[in-house]
Amino acid sequence: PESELEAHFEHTIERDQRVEPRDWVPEGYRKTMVRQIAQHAHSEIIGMQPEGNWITRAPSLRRKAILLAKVQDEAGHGLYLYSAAETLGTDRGELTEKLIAGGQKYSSIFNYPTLTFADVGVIGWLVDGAAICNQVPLCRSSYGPYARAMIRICKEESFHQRQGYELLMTMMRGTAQQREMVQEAVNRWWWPSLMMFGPPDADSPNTAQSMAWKVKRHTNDELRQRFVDMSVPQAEALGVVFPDPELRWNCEREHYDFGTPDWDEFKNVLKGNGPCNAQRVAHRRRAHEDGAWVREAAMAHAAKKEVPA
Ligand code: FAQ
Repeated sequence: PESELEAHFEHTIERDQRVEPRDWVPEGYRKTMVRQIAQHAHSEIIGMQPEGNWITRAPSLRRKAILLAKVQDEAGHGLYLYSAAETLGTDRGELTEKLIAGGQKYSSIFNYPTLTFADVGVIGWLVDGAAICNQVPLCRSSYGPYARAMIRICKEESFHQRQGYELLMTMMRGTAQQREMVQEAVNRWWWPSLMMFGPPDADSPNTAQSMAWKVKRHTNDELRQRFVDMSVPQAEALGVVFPDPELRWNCEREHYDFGTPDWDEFKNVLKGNGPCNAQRVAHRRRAHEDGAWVREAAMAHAAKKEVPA
């Protein structure tokens, strides 16, 4: 009976054990997990575009090889996450169709353009840095396949973050013009990076339930604060400043105070009106359509190999 299954589920959560694909889950939990995992998978796949933009124009063979490896890792993360979503009864094809029809979200951050090569470094440093900050606690998320995916993904993201920081250190040791490029890129990416953590807690409809189910382990504002605290000393070491006049150490709170992101801009990007939303989705749609023959060929091959019953 449902009440017994429900009690078992609640007990699993209470004892900090993992929910696995074989387990009964409430419909709301299943929906929440599919929503978050799909959004995360789409972010990895769409997230290949801004940096992919620089693969053919990387300044050296070494930088090109590094960038190519990073973007390939992101494809891997996406597929890994789609597989986690499949354990909940949805398939990758279905989720991709929803994404290209504009029916599912991906991270707001990937709707901003990459204007210079410094953006590659800043994405590694700040965007991957924010992703790690958000995802390390998700390694303890209650849904087993998602939590396990996060372990490997976080390891690779840490490498991505270091390559970004190393790239920026190199540029900061270069010419005045290169230093200016880094600062200019930081100015553009700082606020959108803070928005990656989601709306303020007071406007976050999903946090309370997701925390109760231990899908999320911290609120959006808690993680945003952690990210600011960790980034300020890194900016100082690098020699750049964040474009926030309100940013200062608060010795009572023992945290940095910081300004308010432009939440109207965030909402607008979520509505599809960011600088690159249309371009990102159109590119993804084109890639999906161009790949149709591969899917058909794979299906035909599988059908030929099928052993008759
Ligand atoms: N962008 O109630 P909440 C990466 C939506 S890292 C777009 O607070 P929740 C690595 C939210 O879905 C990026 N939408 O929601 C990489 C909800 O809408 P819905 C991916 C956002 O779920 C680096 C509504 O607003 N990481 O890809 C955003 O409790 C470099 C209300 O929000 C993840 O997905 C946003 N920034 O908390 C790749 C991490 N924020 O669904 C390439 C996993 C919120 O009700 C290059 N996800 N929304 O229609 C999470 O931790 C959570 O889902 C949050 C949002 C924290 C993002």
